[in-house]
Order: sequence, then C-alpha cells, then structure tokens
Amino acid sequence: MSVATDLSHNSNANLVQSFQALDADQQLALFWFIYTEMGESITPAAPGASTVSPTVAQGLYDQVKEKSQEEQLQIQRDLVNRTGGDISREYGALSDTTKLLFWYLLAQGMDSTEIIPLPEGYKLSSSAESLLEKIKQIEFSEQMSVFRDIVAPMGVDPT
Ligand code: 45D
Repeated sequence: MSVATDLSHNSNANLVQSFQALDADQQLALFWFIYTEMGESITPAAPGASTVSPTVAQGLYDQVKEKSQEEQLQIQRDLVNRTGGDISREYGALSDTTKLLFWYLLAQGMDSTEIIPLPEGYKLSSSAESLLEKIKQIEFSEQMSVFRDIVAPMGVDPT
C-alpha cells in the first residue's frame, strides 16, 4: 500500500471515529446535512454492479414509512445507538451497501415528507459542523467508504 493511500485510510478512520463520538441526534443531523450537500452527486449504481439489494432496502424503508413520526425518529435513534427491536435487527442483517442505500431512501423520504424532517432551524454543534467541512473536502469515493464504515455497525446483530 502506498504511503498516500495509507494516510488517507488513517484519516478516514479518524473521520468515522469523530462521527461516532457525536451523540445520536448530532449524528442524525450531520448525516442529514451530508445528504443535502451531496444529494445530487449520488447516482444510483447500476443494479447488480455491487452487493446492494434495492428490494430489501426498499422493504425495510416501507416499514419505517408506515410508522408515526415519533416512531420514525425513535427507529433512527435506535439504529444509531445500536439498540431497538425488529427494524434494528433486520437492518443488522443487511449488507453494508444495502444499509447505505436504506439511509439514502430515508433521506429521500425526508425530502418527500414521508419521514420526519429536521426541526426548522436545527443547528449542528460546532464539532459536527467541523466534521461536515472535513467530509466535504474528501473525494466522493472516500466519502462512500467513510459512510459505509459509519452505517455498517449501526442497528443490532440479528444472530
Ligand atoms: O426532533 O444505488 C434530530 C450505493 C433532532 C450503491 C431530528 C449507493 C431532534 C447503490 C435527531 C436531528 C448504496 C453505494 C429530529 C446508491 C428532532 C446505490 C431528526 C449510494 C426530528 C445510491 C433527524 C448511497 C433525522 C449513498 C430524522 C452515497 C435525521 C448514500 C435523518 C448516502 C437523517 C446516504 C438521515 C446519506 C440521513 C444518507 C436519514 C448520506 C441520511 C443520509
């Protein structure tokens, strides 16, 4: 591995750790701001090009969509906190890429008002804000690997 790759790997691991050090609400809020920043650069990959299961991600999303706004928020807090019930366990069984697609669907659901939105005027903490700036500066492919590492351990191991 080249020195450059190695360095970027280390700093990406730091970004993931800094993200995980935030409380659950700040993680959710930061993740939302990331989505609003990069939303347009996310182009759904060609089906079959990866280990993503669009139907599975959609099925889990549809279950969340049916819940009340309060429950939708609780479900997402549970995922971040690695607690919770059925949804957290079903989430835990997904591949990392499918987890990422599921979060993407949730964010789109917030856009379309199927999912509880951020409160009006909600502000990031300064540490979340500075993390957002750092994440904006790395390349798309690195962002993807950071996000994958962030969403991978969320939820509850179903086994
Ligand atoms: O009241 O097609 C707070 C792949 C405060 C491949 C709150 C891909 C209190 C296949 C907690 C803030 C999977 C790689 C409320 C595509 C309060 C493919 C609520 C790429 C209400 C497209 C906060 C996918 C809430 C990618 C509800 C790159 C926050 C996906 C919710 C990237 C935040 C997805 C959410 C990202 C954030 C998703 C749902 C960045 C989601 C971010």
